[in-house]
Amino acid sequence: MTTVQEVSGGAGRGSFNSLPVEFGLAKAMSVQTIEIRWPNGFVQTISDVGVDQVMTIIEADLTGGPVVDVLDLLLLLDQWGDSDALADLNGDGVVDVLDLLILLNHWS
Ligand SMILES: [Ca+2]
Ligand SMILES: [Ca+2]
Repeated sequence: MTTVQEVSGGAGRGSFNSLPVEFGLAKAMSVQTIEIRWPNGFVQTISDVGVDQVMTIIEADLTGGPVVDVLDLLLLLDQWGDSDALADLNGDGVVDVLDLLILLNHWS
């Protein structure tokens, strides 16, 4: 079963602290994969998720946590210049200063 929900942040300049999205999973006991496509182009994948829980998912959180901190920064720096890497937060094919700026913008 695949379920898709689009979350719109609206047209304003404000930021959101939380944006709850609820999925009904019928009798499923687990979720194989959650894929989040962020507006910047970053595709975040979370695997093997339990049901009946509230998760906090933060853009640019590369390591889980859910916080964006020095561990995420170290991962990004480790992948610096790489193509097709997890830390390619804007999806342009390379990990560079643009991705670093996105990460710093979401610093916890
Ligand atoms: Ca993290
Ligand atoms: Ca990039």
